[in-house]
Amino acid sequence: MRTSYPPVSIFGVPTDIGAAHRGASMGPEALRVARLAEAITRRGVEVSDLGDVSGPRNPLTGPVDGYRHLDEVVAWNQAVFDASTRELQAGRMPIMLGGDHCLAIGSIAAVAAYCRAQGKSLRVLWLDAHADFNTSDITPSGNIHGMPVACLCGLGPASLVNLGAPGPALNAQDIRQIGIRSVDRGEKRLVKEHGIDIYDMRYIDEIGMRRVMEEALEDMDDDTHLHVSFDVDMLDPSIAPGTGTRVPGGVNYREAQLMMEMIADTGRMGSLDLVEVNPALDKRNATALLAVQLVESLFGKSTLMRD
Ligand code: 6HN
Ligand code: MN
Ligand code: MN
Ligand code: MN
Repeated sequence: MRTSYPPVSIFGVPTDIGAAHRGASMGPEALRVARLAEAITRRGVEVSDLGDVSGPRNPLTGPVDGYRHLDEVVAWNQAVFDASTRELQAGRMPIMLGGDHCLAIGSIAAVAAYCRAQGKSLRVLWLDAHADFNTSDITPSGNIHGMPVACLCGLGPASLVNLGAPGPALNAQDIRQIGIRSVDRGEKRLVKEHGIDIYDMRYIDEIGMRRVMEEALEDMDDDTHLHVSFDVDMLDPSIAPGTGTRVPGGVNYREAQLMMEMIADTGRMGSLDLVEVNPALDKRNATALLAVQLVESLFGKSTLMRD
């Protein structure tokens, strides 16, 4: 088990252009108020909060050709890509605070390009209620936060698919999705067609979170970079009400802690997105406070000394 982590660089990505509800743009501040940086520092890791990435304001317009705010999403993600790339190349762990989940297009494109350059393999854990695998043809909303995984696999507009480097950033086999319980009709067909590895809530109920995580973390080696993309709507809305697309029947507190602890045990996490915290929908910052506790576990906090 690795006990030391690379130094961390935190960025806020204060936007909600990819989402249906306004308010995720306040997520980064809510996480700072919940003392995210201090929690990671407590784990003995060096942390710099480098402030916010910037991008265009939310134009609040409707979808055009199946995409809402495409130009703005591209601009934000280019900024996220650039910031992530800079920190990875400096040997640091970027943490992107959303903001809505469209930001994962830029952060994961950066991680994928970095891994290719370094000859590392990549494993992406997508922790979410949703598969985020819609395309402009099948989206029920036009909201691009429902599309990042598809874009990263090459299904999307050229401006997002080719962000940073030409061609798809990911192979379907690089991805493990956990906590899923809301997949749209056309999206169901597409995830099956592309063979996305999905541990949905039924599978978690049936075999238990421990086995799920063992499977999702299987076959990594010393050269695997693990990227965690954590959409807080993976959590049950009773413990995480502050998010825009709540779906009942989510991951409970103990299951979530176990997930984070088992990820920490691998010692392989090299980058993290923490997205979809929406303070406008939250109760006394509960969702941000819970997310910070879970991040502390991601960085190896446990009740007892373990080896
Ligand atoms: N998220 N599948 C729905 C859509 O509009 O495409 C919801 C997507 C939610 C996205 O929570 O990151
Ligand atoms: Mn998501
Ligand atoms: Mn979601
Ligand atoms: Mn690309």
